[in-house]
Amino acid sequence: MKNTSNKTQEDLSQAFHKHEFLLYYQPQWDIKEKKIKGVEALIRWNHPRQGIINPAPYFEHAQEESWIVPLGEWILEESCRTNKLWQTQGYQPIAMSVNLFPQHFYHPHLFKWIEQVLERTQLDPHYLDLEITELTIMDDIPRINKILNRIKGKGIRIAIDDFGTGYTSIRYLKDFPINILKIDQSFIQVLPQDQRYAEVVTHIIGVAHQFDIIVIAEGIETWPQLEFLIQQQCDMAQGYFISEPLPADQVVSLLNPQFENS
Ligand code: G
Ligand code: MN
Repeated sequence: MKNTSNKTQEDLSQAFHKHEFLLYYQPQWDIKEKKIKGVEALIRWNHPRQGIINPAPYFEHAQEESWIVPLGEWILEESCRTNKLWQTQGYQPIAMSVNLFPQHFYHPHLFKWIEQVLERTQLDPHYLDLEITELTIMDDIPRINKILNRIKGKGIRIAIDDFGTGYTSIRYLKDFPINILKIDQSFIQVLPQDQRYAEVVTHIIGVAHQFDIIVIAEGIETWPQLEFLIQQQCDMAQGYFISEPLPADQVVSLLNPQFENS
């Protein structure tokens, strides 16, 4: 077992150095405005034999690997650059949502590095969302809270990812500078049949709104799921029913060109 895992880590490290990783972008649909207002950057591996695969499950065993932080840095820089490119090409500006690795929070200059990426790519911070998990927050509440406050102060939005799978505490909503809550797909995929989950999701949306937090439902695969979420006043929808994650050039075909009045 150990060997397999080591080999996989070695494969991943090589893949990173051989530039075999790329980003796909999954649209996030604004339910009220009925248009795409954001995308989530998702890592993919263009594997020499298997084609495009999702390497994310392997990263769970990569906590201590030396390439994981550089990979995370590449993801942020590449996604910000792509978002800025779409804007300069004249498409309607949208938010780019990027998953931070827990390891980033051990980075001594996390905030400064984020600032530098924004400077290099010239992306307005209002078009960047950073996704973190409940587990990352719980690691060191006061320290993480301080970092998140600095990030939010810059105009970047903070999203809690996979909400419902960790500690799922109302306390995050009260004590942390959170803008967005993403309800985990495992809650969404049993809707609307599962009465208990339907009530939990309704409750989460209601509580989040009390704190002025935007709610994104993840993993929507059917119309009845989306219909239920519309009825419950969920703000944003993400999942295969809206769109699968797409390569950058396919995302733009979903965005409206923005014509300036001149
Ligand atoms: O942890 P996070 O929520 O960021 O992971 C999102 C993952 O879920 C991505 O790898 C993406 O490919 C996958 N995904 C996105 N939409 C759907 C969906 O509608 N159904 C399922 N089963 N998976 C999805
Ligand atoms: Mn995510």
